[in-house]
Amino acid sequence: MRAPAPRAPRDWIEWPFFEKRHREFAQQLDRFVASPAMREIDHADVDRACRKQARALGEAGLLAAAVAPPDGDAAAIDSRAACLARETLAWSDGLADFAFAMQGLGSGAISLAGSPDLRAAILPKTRSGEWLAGFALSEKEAGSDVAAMACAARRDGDRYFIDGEKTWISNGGIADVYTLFVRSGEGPGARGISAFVVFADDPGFSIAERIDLIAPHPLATLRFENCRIPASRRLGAPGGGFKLAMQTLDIFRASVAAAAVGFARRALDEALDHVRQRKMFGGTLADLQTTQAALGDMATEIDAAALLTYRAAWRRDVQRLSTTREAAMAKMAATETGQRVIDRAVQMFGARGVRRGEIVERLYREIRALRIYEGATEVQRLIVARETLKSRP
Ligand code: COS
Repeated sequence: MRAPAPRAPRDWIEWPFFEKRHREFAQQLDRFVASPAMREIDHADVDRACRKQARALGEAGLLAAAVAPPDGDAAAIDSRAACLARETLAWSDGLADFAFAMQGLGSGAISLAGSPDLRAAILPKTRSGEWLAGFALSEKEAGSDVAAMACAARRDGDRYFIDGEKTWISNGGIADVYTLFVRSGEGPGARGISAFVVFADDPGFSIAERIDLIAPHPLATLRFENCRIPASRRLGAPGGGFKLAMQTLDIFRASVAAAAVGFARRALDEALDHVRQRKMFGGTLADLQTTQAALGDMATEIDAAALLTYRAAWRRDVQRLSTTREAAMAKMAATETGQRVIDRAVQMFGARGVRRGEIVERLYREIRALRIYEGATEVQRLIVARETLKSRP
């Protein structure tokens, strides 16, 4: 099989969203993706690969861009660095991006609302990649409508007992620690949800099912049967779990957009390399105007998605303003763009584009879930519309 396309120069690092430390961090990322850690990712054994990746990312100090230190709060997470990391890792390999992203998403609510003891016990370990983290929010009947969740906790003295299931949980089956959102009954719907920390060895916790995907990563259904945890494991106030989940998602949504940009940029790099080499009608594929029109659209849409992504990250980091609307815009635009760009790249590759083992074939499978997880495109539309309506009373 042909060698992968070289990476296009990262000229967008000169955009005004970035500071000197981001340019230095980008170089650190480049060194990491060129290191042996990235050449040895075994997609046939995703559990082992993700454990190894998390460790390698931790050892390289890169998880500091995803997990806040125990004495800082989630504001210590630099969104632009997290986005640069995901864009670079996704360009290189979706599993590396996944391992990075899950440490952040799984630790975010602990940074935001964990007691000092919980933060001190967990965050250094998720930040180093020693422990893997999961974010347990979705249920079979509560994905987009997350307030409809049924998995429940009841309090008994200084303990909580949890019963029910969570599904589509990334890192499920291999995570050491999960942030869990369950119905706790303080009020109806979104007002009656609380968040907790659950460890994989808590009594009453088990993995009900492992789930396979078109682009495999560790994923499972979690089961709680009279699962007993101390009340000190609650994150934030009773009934505050829904808002905590939304705040956590707000922090990391722009980074999902960044991953989509990384996948899309890789598809464009592969496509550019291919169309210059592929002979057709006495010239190359690149000579055809239909190809040029597609390349023009791809390049423009990628830059538009990247601008929305880094605008959201910059707004959070520098302006310290809510990014509910901006992150939703970025996630929606970048994941939809990623899908279109990669589909066009597959088309340019012709039959080779759907052959197992081709990079564009892998990208085609990897991009699909991003339009669904952490808030489907339809939910992002809803969020953007609500926030826009609010902005003009
Ligand atoms: N930050 C802080 N608070 C927020 C918030 C945010 N981003 N979004 C909503 N809230 C608050 C609201 O202000 C409201 O508070 P009050 O009760 O004090 O008024 C409360 O949370 C409930 O909000 P809302 O009425 O908007 O809840 P809905 O049930 O209508 O939910 C959507 C709205 C669809 C936006 C929400 O369910 C959602 O984001 N769903 C997708 C979830 C998701 O990403 N799932 C994937 C799982 S992770 S792979």
